[in-house]
Amino acid sequence: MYLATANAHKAVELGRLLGTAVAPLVGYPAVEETGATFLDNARLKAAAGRAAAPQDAWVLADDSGLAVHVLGGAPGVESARYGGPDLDDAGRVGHLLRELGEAEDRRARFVCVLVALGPDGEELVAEGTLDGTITCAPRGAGGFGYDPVFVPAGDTRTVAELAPEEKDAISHRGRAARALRATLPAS
Ligand code: ITT
Repeated sequence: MYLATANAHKAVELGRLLGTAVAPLVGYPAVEETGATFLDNARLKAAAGRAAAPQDAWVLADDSGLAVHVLGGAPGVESARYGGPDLDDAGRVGHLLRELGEAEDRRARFVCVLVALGPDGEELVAEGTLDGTITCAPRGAGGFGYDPVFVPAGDTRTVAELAPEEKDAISHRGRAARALRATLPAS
């Protein structure tokens, strides 16, 4: 299965979650993410990957992000562009913390939608979520994106303070990947 993503962190996590069955799609052209939902955008990426992958292979795409309750679900599908196109992960985290300010309600949810397209046009969709809260300052060096400011419900550590296998066990991507694996045809 080929992975249509320009995000190396996602490739590492999905490689861990789905095993050697997953290979980066060299030359994958990043598409404009114009969809209104995670599913729309995952489909756009999967279709672009489909066009670039060998005909007989499955193609997988991931659209994911963070929905913050008190921000009305923002940044949501805009998570990768939150605060402007020139920010990096740390810059987006800083923007999020400024937007939240001293807000008491810091509930948030990570969402991951995976779309797999088969050689004959079959489509498989899987979704996973992780509920938690946003901290007041970043902590930890693992993971990527918003992990340093996200504490999963029931834990005190941020996702960036978890070991990779601990993140995989509870993460939105881990849950989506396990659901997808259960529906993929045996290869
Ligand atoms: P591709 O579209 O090429 O796959 P991308 O990074 O643009 O890569 P998205 O459009 O799906 O991916 O944006 C996802 C955003 O949500 C991005 O800012 C990530 O850092 C963040 N994100 C996704 N999964 C995350 C995770 O497991 N932990 C922390 N942040 C995450």
